[in-house]
Amino acid sequence: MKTMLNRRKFLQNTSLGVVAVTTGSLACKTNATTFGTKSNPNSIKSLPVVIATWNPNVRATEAAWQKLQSGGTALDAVEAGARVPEADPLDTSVGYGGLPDRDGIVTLDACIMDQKGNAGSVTFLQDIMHPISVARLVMEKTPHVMLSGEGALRFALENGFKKENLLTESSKKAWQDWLKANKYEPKVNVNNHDTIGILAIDKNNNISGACTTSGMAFKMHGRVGDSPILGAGMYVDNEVGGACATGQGEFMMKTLGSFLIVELMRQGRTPQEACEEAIARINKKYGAMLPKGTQVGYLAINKAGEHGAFSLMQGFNYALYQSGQNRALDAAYFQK
Ligand code: SD4
Repeated sequence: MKTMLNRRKFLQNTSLGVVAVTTGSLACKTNATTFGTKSNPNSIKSLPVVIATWNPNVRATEAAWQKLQSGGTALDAVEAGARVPEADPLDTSVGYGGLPDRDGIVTLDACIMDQKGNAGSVTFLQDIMHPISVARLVMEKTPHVMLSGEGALRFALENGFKKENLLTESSKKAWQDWLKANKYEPKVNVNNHDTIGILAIDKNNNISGACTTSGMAFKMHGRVGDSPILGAGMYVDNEVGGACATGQGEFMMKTLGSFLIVELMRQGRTPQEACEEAIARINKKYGAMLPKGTQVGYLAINKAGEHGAFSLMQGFNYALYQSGQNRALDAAYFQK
């Protein structure tokens, strides 16, 4: 019903659709008449809901769901979920065990956002197991949104976090093996992933989101990706829904993909349509220059609990906890 209303409202309000028709743009006309109709085959309206990038993060959606069941807020839930891969030495894209940069140093990016639009973020943070919790503290204890590098570390230590070595033996070995060829090919693909973007809506119908990563493996020292950038790696708006991203961050940063998806949903797109449009935007602008194998994946939810998932190439998957069921699902993709 709400979707219908949104759709109708969009068609009524948009002068763009009318102008496009009168100036003869068939593409816009087609779009305008189809917005709000295409859903993800696994999407249902049901709350609460938790969704996270990548199948192994069923463990994260489980932790987030438990938090919601015990009365936690959506913010508590996404933080609890994000902490799971952060502490997992086998997840080589997040926190402890994350693959290092090309100098052998693990550097971490994270952000968090709540239903009031409060947000916190850390970039280029080292030696701290749970950057998502530092990001939450930046949000709750400072007048700022983002702390970076040395300053973020100092803030974490002042607030009781402990310095820990995050480079596991196997991540160190992977880096040493990479050094042998020393081929600088920063690319996120199906073999090199697991960054978590996680969104939740709680029983009070409030949405929050989190995103945390060690970034692209063997990146340049100092490189920061999309994951801590509000609107790129993750974005929520309690009036509309939320979105999060994984993959080669440069493309989400250049298109502000998560913000774009939320705004498209505001205008009447379903979460699935919004994810597909954000991927199409990357392909349209950068398709010709995308290195082969480049992956970008988006997830979105609206306030009814419906979701969307879409990626540039095959291989993106996600975890969805809804109606008491925790599921690992595959996303549809653009490149055939
Ligand atoms: C980045 N988006 O730093 C992250 C990488 C990622 O799964 O998603 N890896 O660009």
